Amino acid sequence: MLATEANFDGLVGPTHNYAGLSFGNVASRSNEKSVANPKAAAKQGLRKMKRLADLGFHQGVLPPLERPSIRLLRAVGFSGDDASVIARAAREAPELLAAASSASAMWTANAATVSPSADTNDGRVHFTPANLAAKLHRAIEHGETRRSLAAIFADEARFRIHHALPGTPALGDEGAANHTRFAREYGEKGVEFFVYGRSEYAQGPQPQRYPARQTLEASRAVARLHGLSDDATVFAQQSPDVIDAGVFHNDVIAVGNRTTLFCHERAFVDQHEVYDALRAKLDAQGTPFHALEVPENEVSVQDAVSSYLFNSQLLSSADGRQLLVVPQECRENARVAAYLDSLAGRKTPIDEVLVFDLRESMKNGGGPACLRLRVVLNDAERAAVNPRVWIDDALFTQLDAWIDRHYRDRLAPADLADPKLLAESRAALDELTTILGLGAVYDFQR
Ligand code: SUG
Repeated sequence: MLATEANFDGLVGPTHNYAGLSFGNVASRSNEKSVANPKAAAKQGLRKMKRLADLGFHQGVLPPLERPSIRLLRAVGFSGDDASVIARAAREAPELLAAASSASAMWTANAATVSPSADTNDGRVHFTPANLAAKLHRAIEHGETRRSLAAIFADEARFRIHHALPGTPALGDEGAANHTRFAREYGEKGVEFFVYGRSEYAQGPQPQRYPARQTLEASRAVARLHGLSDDATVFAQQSPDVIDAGVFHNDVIAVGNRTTLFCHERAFVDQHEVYDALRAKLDAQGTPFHALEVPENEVSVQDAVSSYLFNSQLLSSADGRQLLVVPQECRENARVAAYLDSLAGRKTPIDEVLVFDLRESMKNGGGPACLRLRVVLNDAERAAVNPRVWIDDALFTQLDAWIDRHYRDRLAPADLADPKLLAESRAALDELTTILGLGAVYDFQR
């Protein structure tokens, strides 16, 4: 059965703002308290989805979560009607209101880790929503994310949606942002590559300045839940130095697709042993492996962090070409632009580069790869997905008009205290569940 990779991008929510919530994520901290444009953010993301759908890729959309999260604010002791909860939180704990209001679920690379049916022992596609335990504003996502995934991948004979791992430092899990799969063809058994920042119980180097969000123990737990065999997994540690330079997820320094790993030379601890391990396991399956490594003297780690060169999507088109989808910040950094230009004259697995304006998301540290969750699906599985979430001309037009109707074009930190934002956001999401045929997935609809 023919399998292809589908990408499910997160639709940016109406509360998109810059609250500086992510210590260790350089862009989030440096844009703290600047004024956001939720309407532009949502449209930038939607245009990426549309263009990739137009190019023939399977492109789906995942809904935003309900924000502000009144559930979180009540859980930390604010009471009264919803407007009073927001007013009291704004007065007494604005940082908690900011956490409750983040539109961070748009970065669906952190929604879950996904293993295709060709890799799992029960032949189902497995999803483990990420507990995102490292940051409060993200740790509140997984329950709602699981509900959305269950509304879209509802067929339990084909899809298995696990619960998130316990949300504790030993099991910090950030989802697909630290996971890559290699395979000759999408539908064949592959090798799943799990990258962690630290181990809770084993000895090993640790970053000194910024937190490592993903643990080895979490990665191993996800592989076990998904029923992946030892010959089909490789676990590798991210360099602690690059975490300290702002690489808070592996997808800020590496991206893989099929037989290609595109990464910086300083991405991993014992980098050449990592390549050898991948090559050996892929070789046993008859699959070639190509590491396209970018040296520090062409693109520094700092350039990689500011341009998000590696937070790109590496996509195989139907005619067998490989496309690299990069943010426009890559064209604005002279060294990164020169590197990309040089690809045309070299023999590499990258055939074409596509550039997108994702400025609003980038200012929070979210590039093209953060915005998408990859799900490899065979024909039967694709047919079992809720059909309303696939982007085509009609859905694009509907969502674009929906954004125009509901989104503000300016959201400053002080606006999070505005109780009207809750009403606007709920009205938008209520209508969205009808557009996407999701049923009552939000708390306020139940
Ligand atoms: O978790 N930023 C997100 C960005 C996630 C990017 N995802 C991947 N690399 N896959 C984070 O740090 C910032 C929100 C704020 O500061 O308002 C934020 O949550």
